[in-house]
Amino acid sequence: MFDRHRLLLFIKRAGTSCPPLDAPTSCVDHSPVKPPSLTTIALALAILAPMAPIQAETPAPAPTLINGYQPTWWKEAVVYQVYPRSFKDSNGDGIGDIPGITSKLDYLKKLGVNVIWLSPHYDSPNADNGYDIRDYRKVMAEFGTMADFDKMLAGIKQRHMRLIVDLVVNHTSDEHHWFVESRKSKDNPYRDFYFWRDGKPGPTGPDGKPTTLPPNNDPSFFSGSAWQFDPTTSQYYLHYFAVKQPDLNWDNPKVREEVYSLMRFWLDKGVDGFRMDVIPLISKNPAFPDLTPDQLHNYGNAYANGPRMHDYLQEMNRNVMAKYDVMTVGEALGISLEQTPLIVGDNRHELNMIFNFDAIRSNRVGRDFKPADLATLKAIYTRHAEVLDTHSWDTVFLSNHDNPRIVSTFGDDSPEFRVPSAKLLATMLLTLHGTPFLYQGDELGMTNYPFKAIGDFDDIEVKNAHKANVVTGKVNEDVFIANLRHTSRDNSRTPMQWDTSTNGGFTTAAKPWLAENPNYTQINAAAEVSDPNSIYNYTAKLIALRRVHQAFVYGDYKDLDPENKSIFIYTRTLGTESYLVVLNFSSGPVAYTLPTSLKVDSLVISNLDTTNLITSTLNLAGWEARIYKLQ
Ligand code: TEU
Ligand code: CA
Repeated sequence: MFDRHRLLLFIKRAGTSCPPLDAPTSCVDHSPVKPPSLTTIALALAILAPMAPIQAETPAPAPTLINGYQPTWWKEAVVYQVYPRSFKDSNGDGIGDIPGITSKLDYLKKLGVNVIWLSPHYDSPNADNGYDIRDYRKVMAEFGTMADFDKMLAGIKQRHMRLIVDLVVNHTSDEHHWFVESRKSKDNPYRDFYFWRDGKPGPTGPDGKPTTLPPNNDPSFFSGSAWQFDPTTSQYYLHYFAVKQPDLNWDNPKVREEVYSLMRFWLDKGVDGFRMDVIPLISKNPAFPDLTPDQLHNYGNAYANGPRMHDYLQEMNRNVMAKYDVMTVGEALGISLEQTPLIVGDNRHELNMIFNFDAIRSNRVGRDFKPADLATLKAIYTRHAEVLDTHSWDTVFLSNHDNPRIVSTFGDDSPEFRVPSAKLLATMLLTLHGTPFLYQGDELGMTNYPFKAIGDFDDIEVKNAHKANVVTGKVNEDVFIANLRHTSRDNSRTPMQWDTSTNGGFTTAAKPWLAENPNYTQINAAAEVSDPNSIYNYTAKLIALRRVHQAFVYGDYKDLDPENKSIFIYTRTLGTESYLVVLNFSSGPVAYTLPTSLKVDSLVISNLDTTNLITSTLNLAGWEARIYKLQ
């Protein structure tokens, strides 16, 4: 194909020594470019022109925008997150695995989701359940083999679904070959793959010997300092998460090329994209100054958005994503809503979308639980609609493997209201603006776990916090455990509840890796799938509705009553098609009078068998949800 751009560049470059065109480093050519002589240009033209007749480049037809949005598959997707360790055990070792996932693909297809996000499946010593990777091109032995992975991927494709995998490249495992080499000596070729720094002089030890202190006061997300002293070279290495999760030095171009190459490895296998773990943390301030007291309050924000973050995301896009039809979603710890368009703006060529933590952590004060309140949640969604325009796509989620169960946190998991409130939350997630992400088990209304003691937990975040706060006497054990019953990540990591058989049908082993929630006898997939009025089948109807009516994807969003403390009422409008969503977030009945401007046409769906009598006042039962079509 005659590439005019290439010719001009060729002409421009004639006589300059820049690296090949798509070389990663932006070609900064400092040598004074002697303009190519006229003879050179003429010569180049003479050589090239006769070769390829100049065809006027037929500009690609302008994509037909929908309500100003460029339609794409990942905007119309409904994503289901699988936490492989807890989904389905196929070989009786008590640990979920990939053949277990493959055996349940029809269950997911029937639900109607069309993209599966697989939490890490790579070789790992599981210090943080796979978010500590030892080999990026190898499947975790407990989860199966590469052949199992390929079979699962083929099964997903056969069912016209897609797969995105977890990209964990802010840090590796300390057992990864790169780190094993890096810690050997200061001049090891891999030394600069990580951050090594000298300690600061500390007080004289009881043995009279000088001690050292960490290079700065950076805390780890998993308690303690973010620096670990390594006696081999008497230096400290950085780990924002666990000691066994050293941070990669992205300022080292070799590190970046290694990352791009492993991404290509999985994309060339047919994977459709990545969920990128704590991706805003990849660029650090190499001076590592101490954090100020303010920054220490929310050090996630201090660690995020480093000096080269955007450069590296754009370079990654140029080198990898731009060459594939992929979906990318960044887990954007420390990124504000206002900063979001700089990462997801379609003219930025970085990521397609991100997870902001504002809504999902709206039930927290620091690490402490506080009941979620509707007004805060609504204000967050209205803010998203104001800040993110048609060039910045959004995500919608209120649960994942790092947060407690959605029905227990934002709904009401009491026997009377667990089902309606789980259905109401599904109604909200699947009708708000942005790509919805559902977490395994929420389609069954799975609840938080009745943790009683520290021994019930598996999560390193909990165990480290227990050592740092309870063992040191700073926090009372009961207070600590009580808070975790509302906040712990292990609430959503209890094994999937498939049926009423032992261990909820998750495993035939005597003991699963983490205890099954004892309420599996009432709450399980077998019961849900066979009950037409179940949360599972209601969610399937909502997903089908979203697939048919693009108003729920590209339509404008408008909160009609932002101040209302118990009713969430909003419209989604696309052209002449408009829907009204009414959600009663309280357990009490509410008589809600609709604004006279609203002309209701018909009831589309509700989570309680409501009359479809159209009245101007809606008598809503506790946790009732309705969707109306407007005239
Ligand atoms: O999570 C980052 C993150 O936001 C959480 O760790 C959160 O900070 C923590 O739970 C505080 O409550 C990602 C992964 O999703 C998580 O599972 C990993 O543990 C972490 O990164 C490190 O890879
Ligand atoms: Ca297994």
